[in-house]
Amino acid sequence: MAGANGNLHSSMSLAALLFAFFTLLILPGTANAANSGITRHYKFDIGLKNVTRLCHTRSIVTVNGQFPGPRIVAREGDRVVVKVINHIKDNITIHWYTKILATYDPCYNSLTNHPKYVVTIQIYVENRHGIRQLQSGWADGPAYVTQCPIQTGQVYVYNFTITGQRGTLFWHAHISWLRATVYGPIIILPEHNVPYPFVKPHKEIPIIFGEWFNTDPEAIIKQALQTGGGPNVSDAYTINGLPGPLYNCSAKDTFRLKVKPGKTYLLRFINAALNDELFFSIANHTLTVVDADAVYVKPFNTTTLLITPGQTTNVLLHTKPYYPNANFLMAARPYVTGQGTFDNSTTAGILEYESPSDVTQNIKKLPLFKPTLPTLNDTSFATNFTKRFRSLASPQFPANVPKTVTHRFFFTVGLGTNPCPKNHTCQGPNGSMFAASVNNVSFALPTTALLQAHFLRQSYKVYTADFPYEPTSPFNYTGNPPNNTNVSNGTKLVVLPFNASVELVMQDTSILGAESHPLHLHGFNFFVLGMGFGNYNPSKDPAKFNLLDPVERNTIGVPAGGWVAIRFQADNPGVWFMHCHLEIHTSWGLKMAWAVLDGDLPNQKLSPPPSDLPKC
Ligand SMILES: *[C@@H]1O[C@H](CO)[C@@H](O)[C@H](O)[C@H]1NC(C)=O
Ligand SMILES: *[C@@H]1O[C@H](CO)[C@@H](O)[C@H](O)[C@H]1NC(C)=O
Ligand SMILES: *[C@@H]1O[C@H](CO)[C@@H](O)[C@H](O)[C@H]1NC(C)=O
Ligand SMILES: *[C@@H]1O[C@H](CO)[C@@H](O)[C@H](O)[C@H]1NC(C)=O
Ligand SMILES: *[C@@H]1O[C@H](CO)[C@@H](O)[C@H](O)[C@H]1NC(C)=O
Ligand SMILES: *[C@@H]1O[C@H](CO)[C@@H](O)[C@H](O)[C@H]1NC(C)=O
Ligand SMILES: *[C@@H]1O[C@H](CO)[C@@H](O)[C@H](O)[C@H]1NC(C)=O
Ligand SMILES: *[C@@H]1O[C@H](CO)[C@@H](O)[C@H](O)[C@H]1NC(C)=O
Ligand SMILES: *[C@@H]1O[C@H](CO)[C@@H](O)[C@H](O)[C@H]1NC(C)=O
Ligand SMILES: *[C@@H]1O[C@H](CO)[C@@H](O)[C@H](O)[C@H]1NC(C)=O
Ligand SMILES: *[C@@H]1O[C@H](CO)[C@@H](O)[C@H](O)[C@H]1NC(C)=O
Ligand SMILES: *[C@@H]1O[C@H](CO)[C@@H](O)[C@H](O)[C@H]1NC(C)=O
Ligand SMILES: [Cu+2]
Repeated sequence: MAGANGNLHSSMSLAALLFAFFTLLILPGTANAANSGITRHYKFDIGLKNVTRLCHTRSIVTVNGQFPGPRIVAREGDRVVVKVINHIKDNITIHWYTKILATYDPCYNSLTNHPKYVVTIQIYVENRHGIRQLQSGWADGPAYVTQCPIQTGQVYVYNFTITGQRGTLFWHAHISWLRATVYGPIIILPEHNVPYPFVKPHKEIPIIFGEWFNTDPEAIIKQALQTGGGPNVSDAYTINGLPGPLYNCSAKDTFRLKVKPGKTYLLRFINAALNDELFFSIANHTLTVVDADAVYVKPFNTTTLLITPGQTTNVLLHTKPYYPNANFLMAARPYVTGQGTFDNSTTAGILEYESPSDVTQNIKKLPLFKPTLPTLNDTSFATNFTKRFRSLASPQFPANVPKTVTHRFFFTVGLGTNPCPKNHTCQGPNGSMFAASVNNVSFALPTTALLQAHFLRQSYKVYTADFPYEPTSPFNYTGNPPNNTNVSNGTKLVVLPFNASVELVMQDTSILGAESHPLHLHGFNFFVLGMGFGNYNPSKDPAKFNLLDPVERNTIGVPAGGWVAIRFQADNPGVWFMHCHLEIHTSWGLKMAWAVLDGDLPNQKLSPPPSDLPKC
């Protein structure tokens, strides 16, 4: 029952796959010369499929009938072109997690008509650096931010290059809660003949966490937004779509990782769960973290991972030197800091060693060792673990931290309330409705896409450019919360000049309970300079910032009752969403957007929208 994504993926078959792509390259029609890589074409048919987990069958939204969805495999520098066709009645959009920089090569168009020259062109292109780049955010995906949804029967081609990223990312639906079932891995291999900065793995295996709901998540979020209460929680967590043996009626739906002794495996972790950060551990095995959010990190060893929704991380698993005569449980369960109800269950898979030929064993009869996971609220572990991530900061992989800052921001992130509409009864705090905000602004999505309004200079009645740089009424953010917990709402953006050096401190609030919020920024990676508990102190804390080897990522947990400081260079023109990756908080308004203006040079401008961009 594991399906394509549950099975082991050997480097052999990966090589075969790549070979297939290169073979395709010399066929007419499929050949395209990208900047330094090749173009990889995928087709995503969005359709329904009946899937059974925990003895509950549900019609779920899938890509190509697969759950989890298909893998995208590319090399750094490649162009990825994905044709998405929507066959369902719901609207859909897909977010790709890559930095979405579209590369424009002036020679490109005239050459594509001569596919037999592609190999020559590649060499030619690889030898030229500083190729003109036009940047395009039209393929990023969040609904009503960079595009209108792909409606029933419509097609949209996402077209982007992968630049400066290598490791694992993922793609997922970016509208309402369709991400619950519409997600899959993006595997980014290094450029040709560029080795990993760690031992070459024997095999590479994606491990993608998700949440399974016995009822339709779309109905759950609809009801939650109507009543103002917390949403129903999931019924199980999953590993590669499989809940595992610790749930009723689920033993057959268990992910099994089959390994050989004395080898190194590269595990590519993705947390695609809707609402939960997860701890993960494999009994009796140590893991070496080598990459986070598709950026290499200084390797470190740990027995347990913490991974927030939106984050990805690559990890080496060194198997035992000899056949151990045992099986090992690998398990994940949540790290929870909020006060609401949550799914406190544990998903598990099994690490199995291939038995040597002289041993005839019934693998199921072997002793099964279980890992010890941190308690569900182990903030001490979470803090220690998060602080261990460091950039490689080597000549080959430098940490290009912005050293000076042109624009400084201080954003509070947290929960709040909206009053209950007249004549309704609401199920939020004290009869109100749950809300969430950034600087007390609960973001209201427009009915047309922000990027289009920005590009066409038609922001009137779509958004305003007055997002507050800091809270308008400061309070003791981590002390006793104010009596009035109501949020304001609006479609407000920060507008930045091209290439602004941004420093942003995000501060959790204790309104309705302090809680860890995994914040995800689209369009950029950022550097994590520092974090702490309590209120950020602008006169003392910056002295402790790490400007040498801070980790570079796209999603970071703002500590519960604490703060995190990040920097990024706004060198990507467009409109870029930033939001909590706990989907319920996004639904409640914990989101905002940055509009980055064009620069003066031709290669610093947002390109015009593709002709098939969906309309609202
Ligand atoms: C799912 O199962 C239901 C009930 O058996 C059936 O009516 C429906 O057509 C199935 N849907 C799909 C997509 O196979
Ligand atoms: C992808 O984008 C490039 C650069 O803009 C363009 O030349 C190419 O035709 C596009 N490919 C498809 C299939 O749309
Ligand atoms: C696994 O770990 C447990 C507890 O630390 C230990 O008792 C057991 O011997 C280990 N088993 C193997 C096969 O490493
Ligand atoms: C991690 O542990 C392995 C042995 O399991 C060891 O070889 C390696 O040096 C350790 N790496 C680090 C960064 O500590
Ligand atoms: C999970 O929550 C349920 C209900 O709140 C409780 O009965 C159960 O003991 C909890 N399980 C764990 C493992 O904490
Ligand atoms: C964590 O949970 C345990 C048991 O539920 C509780 O006793 C403890 O106070 C909690 N710790 C924190 C830091 O909230
Ligand atoms: C976190 O690190 C501190 C200081 O190194 C240590 O005292 C504490 O035991 C660690 N906590 C956990 C849960 O690892
Ligand atoms: C509230 O309900 C009452 C009785 O059902 C009705 O008379 C009144 O018009 C309603 N008020 C509003 C604002 O809808
Ligand atoms: C904020 O509240 C915390 C907790 O009550 C308290 O320890 C701290 O002193 C307060 N800070 C200020 C600046 O009032
Ligand atoms: C908040 O409410 C409490 C009692 O409900 C009251 O004593 C206190 O003065 C209020 N604080 C503010 C800042 O209004
Ligand atoms: C936003 O606030 C306005 C009034 O300021 C209110 O009419 C509207 O319902 C609010 N929208 C949301 C989504 O809360
Ligand atoms: C789909 O998107 C269009 C364009 O924004 C909107 O008018 C329509 O109401 C949406 N349909 C559904 C079912 O949400
Ligand atoms: Cu959040």
